[in-house]
Amino acid sequence: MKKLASVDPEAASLVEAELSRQNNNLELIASENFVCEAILEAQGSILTNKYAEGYPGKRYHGGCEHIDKIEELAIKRACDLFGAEHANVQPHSGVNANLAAYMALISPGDTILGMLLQHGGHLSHGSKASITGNFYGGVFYGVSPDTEMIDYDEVEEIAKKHRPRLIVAGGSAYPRQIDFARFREIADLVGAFFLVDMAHIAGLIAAGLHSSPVPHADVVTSTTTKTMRGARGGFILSGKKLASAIDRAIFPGTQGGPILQNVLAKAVTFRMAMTPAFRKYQSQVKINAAFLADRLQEKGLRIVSGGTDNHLMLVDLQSADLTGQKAEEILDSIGITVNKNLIPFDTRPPTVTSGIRIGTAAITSRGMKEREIEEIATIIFSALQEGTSLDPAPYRRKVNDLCQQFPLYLDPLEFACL
Ligand code: DSN
Repeated sequence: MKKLASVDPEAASLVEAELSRQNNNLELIASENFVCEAILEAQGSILTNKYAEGYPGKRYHGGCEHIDKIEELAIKRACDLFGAEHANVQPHSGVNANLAAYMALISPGDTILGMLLQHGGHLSHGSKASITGNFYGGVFYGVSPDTEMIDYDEVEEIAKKHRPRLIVAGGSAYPRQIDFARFREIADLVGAFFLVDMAHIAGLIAAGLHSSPVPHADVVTSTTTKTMRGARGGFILSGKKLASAIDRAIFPGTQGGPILQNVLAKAVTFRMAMTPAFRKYQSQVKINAAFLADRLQEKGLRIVSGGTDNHLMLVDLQSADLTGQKAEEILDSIGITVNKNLIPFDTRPPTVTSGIRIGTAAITSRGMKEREIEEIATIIFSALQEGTSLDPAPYRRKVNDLCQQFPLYLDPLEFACL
């Protein structure tokens, strides 16, 4: 940051402040993670200087001989890692990946069947608040009120009623395994395409800790952030038959030139995800999530669906007489970062909510295991119990102690590069 500090001290001091926040807070937002220095170097590299509209061997700009090799490397590694025939590594984000996939598969006005946002889905799965719900007609399935898990028979009924052209599985706040084979059966029954947005669980899938959607879905979209612990950006997997439609839908369909430093960082992300260290990390992410859900439940907080099969959980705060908004503020005041989140059948608006979403990917990257999770569960529970009358100082000290035991971006920086 030396150069930035001399050119723009104001900007540099804001980055320093954010670094300090990341170092001194416990990051429990389920979609966040910490990347290693190799990814930071790739994303901060001179590749930012290059334009390369098009694809390897078919560019609209000259001088792409090295860029082509970088993009080919990222494509090959994505295909090898997930066992896919084709990969597009240019999407700027998960939403861009979804939008392009829809453009490749269906036409404006067609119906998409996705998971309700309030039950764990994502805005880009046909919500009216997103372009996807305006270009396409969104209809939705949710979770069962009894189990708070997807009721596949109900999904089938809804699919038969609405005859969607596309069924989408995956989401941002669903803590359970998803049965991709059953979704495929339903899609076939109504003649729909089947798309899986695996952004949240891609790391677990890469490590073999969640079943893979690749054998079942026509198209799989994802990000390389979240559990993948890598580059900012998205990617799309498909069979060979859809390859050119997907590629055209990204460029020139919905994007211009790829962000090449991100493409490079995606290649590095995929390589790191092939290592035994990455599988060990993913396994600990899952252990930590299950352990945290159990501890919070033992103490008396209700966990939606009774637990988790992946990296995240939803805490229902109704019995604690707190809103998600208030809980987020209380935890923020002691250095624990979570996000308020709707829970299934929530009666509060999305800006208030009755729940919080907690994920373990980022604290596991710091090296935290069950011993630390036990302490974190106690801190969260006690702080929420004290509620608005809480004195943050003693809690803040405990959080600082934990953070100092597991520093970020200090030598030796080995936590995520192994
Ligand atoms: N939907 C955002 C989240 O899960 O936090 C990003 O995908």
